Amino acid sequence: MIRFLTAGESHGKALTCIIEGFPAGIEISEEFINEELKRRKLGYGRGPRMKIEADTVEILSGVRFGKTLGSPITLQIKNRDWENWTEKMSVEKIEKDIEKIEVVRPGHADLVGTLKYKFDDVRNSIERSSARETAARVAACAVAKKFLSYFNIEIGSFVESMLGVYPEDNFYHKLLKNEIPADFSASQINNISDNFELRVLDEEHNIKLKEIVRSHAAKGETVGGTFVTVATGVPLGLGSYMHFDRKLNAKISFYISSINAVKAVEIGGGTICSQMPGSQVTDDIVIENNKIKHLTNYAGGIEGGISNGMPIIVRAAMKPIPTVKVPKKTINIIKFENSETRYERSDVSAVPACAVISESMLAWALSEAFLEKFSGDSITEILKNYRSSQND
Ligand code: EPS
Repeated sequence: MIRFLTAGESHGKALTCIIEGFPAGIEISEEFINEELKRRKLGYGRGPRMKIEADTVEILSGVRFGKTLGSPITLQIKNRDWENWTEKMSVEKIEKDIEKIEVVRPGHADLVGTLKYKFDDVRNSIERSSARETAARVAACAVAKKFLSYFNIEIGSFVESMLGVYPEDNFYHKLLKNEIPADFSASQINNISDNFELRVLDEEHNIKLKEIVRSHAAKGETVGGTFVTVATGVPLGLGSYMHFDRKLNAKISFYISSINAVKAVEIGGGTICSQMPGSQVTDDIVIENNKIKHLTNYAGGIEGGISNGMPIIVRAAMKPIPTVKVPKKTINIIKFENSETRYERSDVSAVPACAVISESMLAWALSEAFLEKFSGDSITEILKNYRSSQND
């Protein structure tokens, strides 16, 4: 079993993570992880913090001469902004009076965290619940992505919509109808989306979404949106219908819905399927060139909780980041009185970044399911098991 743990506060010294359970022999480098981190940092609508941070990783353990050892891998991303927060985020007790935050921001973990942990300063909640933590996740899951690449499993993503504005020619619908080339791979998606500031798939849609973000930023608003994550090359047989917590769709939903501000996860056609009669969204199965094939992919590559060899399709929705400049009703939790919101530096939109984080979480979910089926101590052993199973 693989697992990982992240640590670190948003304005603390660093984010770290420990990853455990990957086999020995996977080629991994700081450069590879940094490429993933760079993708998370980009996108039109990000806050000023992203200009401060380098988001580069240091591998502290588990790798020797460029290959994993099978031992726990420790990764560290230093927070450059830390130098501006040494007093406010001091680990040691300090004499100086640091102003406490008393007003909670609705929609964040401010209220619940402050009450749950009996804090007298909302800052204590803000720090760990910040989406800054996802940088550590992306770093950890880069190892999962690299592992999957040995089996030609690729993961890509794109932003689909914002405020109900969808692309004219929606690639999500093409994926569901399986109107994609036979040799389609998920990296082809990123080859396009990574070039657009909003991580969409065409220029016109990029212009429209950019204008949505720009105009809402000017009004002190924020915007969420939907995004689609796709994995190709996933073999048939990952997951199981034998028990609820072994279902691949359940695993994927769990991981993706854990991303900050994600409020909905759909597998394949999801909501669309719920609005159509059964015969129209049940994927026909045929034999073509001596191979089993599904004609459409409304199931999103998963039937009965098990991958069926088709691309895995996940659509998810991110709510707008709740830190808005528009005043909202809230409370001063310390004085226990009504108040208006205070503004904490934030993003106007982080949907493009959220899609990248979703790729990471999907990579983790698939690696977990893959290693449950094809386990081994070294990548060589797993490759051997995998290849022999594919030739059956
Ligand atoms: C983020 C860093 C944070 C925020 C954002 C994500 O930096 P700061 O709080 O210093 O501006 O920009 O966090 C949130 C949107 C949030 O809700 O906490 C990052 O590295 O992604």
